[in-house]
Amino acid sequence: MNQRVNPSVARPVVSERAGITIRRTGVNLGAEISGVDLRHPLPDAQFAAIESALVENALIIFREQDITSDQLMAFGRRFGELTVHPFAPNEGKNAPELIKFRNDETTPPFGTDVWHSDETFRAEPPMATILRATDELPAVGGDTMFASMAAAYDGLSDRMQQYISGLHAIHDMKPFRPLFGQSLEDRKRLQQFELMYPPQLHPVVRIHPVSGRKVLFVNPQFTLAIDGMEERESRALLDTLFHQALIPENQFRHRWEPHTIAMWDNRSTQHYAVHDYYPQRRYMERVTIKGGPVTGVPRADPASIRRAKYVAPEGVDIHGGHKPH
Ligand SMILES: O=C(O)CCC(=O)C(=O)O
Ligand SMILES: [Fe+2]
Repeated sequence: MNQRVNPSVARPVVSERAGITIRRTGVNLGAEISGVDLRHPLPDAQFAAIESALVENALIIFREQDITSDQLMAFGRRFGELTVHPFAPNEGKNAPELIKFRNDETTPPFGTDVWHSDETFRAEPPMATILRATDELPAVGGDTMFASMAAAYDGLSDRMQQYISGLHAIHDMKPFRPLFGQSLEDRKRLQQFELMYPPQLHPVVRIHPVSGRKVLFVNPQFTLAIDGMEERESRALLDTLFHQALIPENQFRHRWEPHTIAMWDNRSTQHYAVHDYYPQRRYMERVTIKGGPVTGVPRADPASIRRAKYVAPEGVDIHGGHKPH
């Protein structure tokens, strides 16, 4: 792994902006925000401070925010248009943008115990997700894990960073297929969804549109293969890249309390819901904010890499063996 000086270590732990306090809780991602009341519309300056805290910290946490579903949606709409998840349980016609994860002794959680960023099967995956804990939470367990995919990228060797620059990967809605049964009707419905959400090619290394940081943008839930590689090559490379989210230094483990709200920058993180609490109850609400196009980095030019990296030992002519004495 690359052993660089981590610039995040030196950032101040506590900062104040527009009357709100931002306290970092992790080195590579995570910060708690206090001094705001999300029951009311935020003044513009506070909203701007929160927006930049989201990009800087990738995951922001608000504690003791006993807000309604409508207030959650209003808060989300400050950041952009809310999107409707095609497969997640929602409020139907009243509020299709509001996802309700209501897990109890009869409904175990589905499919979120895999590292992922949300909805990368879309042409334009969401820019952020907001998840709200109600007061129905397990007494123990049910944490959510997060990983900084900018730190994940930084931790790759120079060689690997160059190798993956300019590659594209195929993302697919495949994990939702088990939600459909075998009846003719269900198979028709699945086919319609597959036509609506065809597989997407996304760059393996994306540029964060605000911070400009490079981010590793493949995840084991939705990424099937690397475009243009043999299956075995693709599998080996994806295994290596997926592993970056598993490195503890790249992670942050979030513990929920009643009325905690977590918001993550879906462009630069992955997450994993720890399914260790069943059959305890866990009831959460979520809104998702529309994202924009995914921009990648260009393929590294092999000639310029060789020139930049190769330092010839003394007495060696890089264009042809040892210098004559
Ligand atoms: O339940 C959780 O902690 C996270 C679920 C999830 O993956 C999501 O809301 O996107
Ligand atoms: Fe998710």
